[in-house]
Amino acid sequence: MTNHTEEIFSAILNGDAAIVTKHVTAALDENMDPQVILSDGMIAAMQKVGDLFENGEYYVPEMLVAAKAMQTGLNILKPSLLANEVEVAGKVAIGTVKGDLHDIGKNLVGLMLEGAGFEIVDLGTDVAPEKFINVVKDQGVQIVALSALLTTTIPSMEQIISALKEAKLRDTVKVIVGGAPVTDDYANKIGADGYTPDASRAVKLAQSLLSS
Ligand code: B1M
Repeated sequence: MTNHTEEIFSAILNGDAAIVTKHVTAALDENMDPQVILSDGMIAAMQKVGDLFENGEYYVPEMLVAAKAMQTGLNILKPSLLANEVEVAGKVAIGTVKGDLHDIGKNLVGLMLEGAGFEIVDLGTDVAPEKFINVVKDQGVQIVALSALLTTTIPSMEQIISALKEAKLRDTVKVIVGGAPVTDDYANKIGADGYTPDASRAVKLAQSLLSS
């Protein structure tokens, strides 16, 4: 890790948005690759926050301030991650499933897809299955992208796929899934069209699904 990514990593652990702002800005000014800032500084820090929470060293308030510091950094990085002019590649409705409030991964997937030219309908967090069904019905989306971070909320992905089938919409849309507890096996089991472990691979998956 370089100096800036180390500082960003520590500042996210400490929930210090001002230091995150300072070092993300400086790293970009020095032409550091935004993907490196994101993966080595920011995503690595959130992983560590999760480990500390699991070990009982961090509690929900610490996770929350870390998430806010991460989001602050992500907002500064956003223009650099979206830098290329690209043609519209398709329309994606994205959301974190019902009962789940984690949105950083979902935002990142949305951002990467947007950067690759997809039009994004962001439904937010804690999204009920009916909302996904309505957006497919009313807004002509080609892909529904579902994110879940809790083992207790991933069953909602299967409910959404069943609801799409019941509404006779399943054949009109591709469904992609992701988030820490989701696996390839789980995605196959529930009849999703694809799973990826991270945001950049979500872009390749979306592109390949629409070209097939
Ligand atoms: Co929560 N939390 N949390 N939390 N939290 C986890 C997920 C946890 C693993 C921590 C731990 O124990 N190690 C654990 C879940 C355990 C489990 O279910 N197995 C946990 C828990 C238990 C909880 C609460 C239940 C705690 C409590 O209240 N007792 C509670 C639940 C609230 C709720 O949702 N109903 C809770 C609350 C919170 C906060 C609100 C405080 C905060 C979220 C703030 C926010 O999102 N705005 C929070 C945070 C920050 C975390 C950790 C520390 C970090 C999550 C994160 O943002 N990671 C997390 C620990 C961890 O992940 N190691 C944890 C960074 C982000 C970039 O990664 O979201 O994984 P991620 O996204 C990745 C990939 O997964 C993938 O791409 C992204 C990167 O490229 N991806 C997709 C994600 N979605 C995708 C969709 C795709 C494709 C790829 O296609 C559609």
